[in-house]
Amino acid sequence: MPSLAICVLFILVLFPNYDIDAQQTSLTSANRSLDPRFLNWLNSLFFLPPEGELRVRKEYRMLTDAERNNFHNSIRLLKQDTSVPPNKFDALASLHHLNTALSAHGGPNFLGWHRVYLVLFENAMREKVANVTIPYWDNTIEEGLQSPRQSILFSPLFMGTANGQVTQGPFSFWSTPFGPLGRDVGNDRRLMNPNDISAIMSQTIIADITNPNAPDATNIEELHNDVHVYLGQQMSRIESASYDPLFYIHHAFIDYLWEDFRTNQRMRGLDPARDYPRIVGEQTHQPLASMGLGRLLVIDGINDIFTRRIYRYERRPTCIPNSNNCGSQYLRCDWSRQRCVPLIMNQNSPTAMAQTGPVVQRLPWWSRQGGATTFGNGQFVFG
Ligand SMILES: [Cu+2]
Repeated sequence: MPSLAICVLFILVLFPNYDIDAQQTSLTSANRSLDPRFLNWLNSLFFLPPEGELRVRKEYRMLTDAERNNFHNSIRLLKQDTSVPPNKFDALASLHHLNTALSAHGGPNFLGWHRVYLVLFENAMREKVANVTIPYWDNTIEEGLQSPRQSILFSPLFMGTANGQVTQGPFSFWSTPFGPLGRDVGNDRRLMNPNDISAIMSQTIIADITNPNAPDATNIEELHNDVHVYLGQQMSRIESASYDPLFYIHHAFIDYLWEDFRTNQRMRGLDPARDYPRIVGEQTHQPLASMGLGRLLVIDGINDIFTRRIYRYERRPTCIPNSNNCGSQYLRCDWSRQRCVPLIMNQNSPTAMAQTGPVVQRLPWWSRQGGATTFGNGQFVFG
């Protein structure tokens, strides 16, 4: 059904003040009490951009410094904008558990739901800084380090503090409904490795890579869960994860992998816009169930329109012959394994980086503080 999402999106454009509440499945009573200012604003985020160039989503380290600062600023401006209570960033973050925790996770709608969610978030970012796009975080790059928490990713230039309260970087001293923003990188589960990616890409249909059918080795939701838990604190639980900006770049990579998978499907003569499993597990993942985002249905999530009309992905960084930096001043090529790895932080100065030489194990420069105590009693967990 190639035009369903188009129709839905245009209905939303034509009738922007429709009552989103009436369309939501009432999974929680909190859903019915969404603030009207939030509903109005949320409705305005459902639109198809005019035909033209697609937004380009790049690997986080492949952004220019100006692009990266724009990305950070757009998020900070959403957090500062209290015209929607408590602020626009937190209001959008709340959608990840209020309305949709059950339809967004634990089944094949996992991929489509998060795809739509990212587009809404990206539309919100662009209200603040024109033409910004969400970068994706290829976490296999950090996986190539012995100690991923030392990566430049957790320096003040990028996402900030890896362990303890985030006190460095663009999101330092952020508060969330789940306590101060914090991380606990590297104490549980794992990041994804190149074999995980190959295993996913070797599969044929969406049922091979999603719950309830996929085995762990090719289950993209399970592999993504491991990354959430690996990052710790807010990121480790469904209800709090979207309050950490890391959430959006992590999910953009999952979406990148799914888009690669869809491209493979087309090359094999399959139509990804018709690939939705018959056996879906929970009823909330049925194709004609509400997605819980505007008037979209679960089946709209597999429509091609998102990557035909809205965005595309730039390829992941790879080792470049006759170069050592993988195309980014923040990455280098480990030629012995043919893998791009991030620069690591200098122990004595968080902003300085170890520029050359092999990746050396060093003691982290941050002090451990805080803990996971805020996260003991949540309802939803990343299995
Ligand atoms: Cu999620």
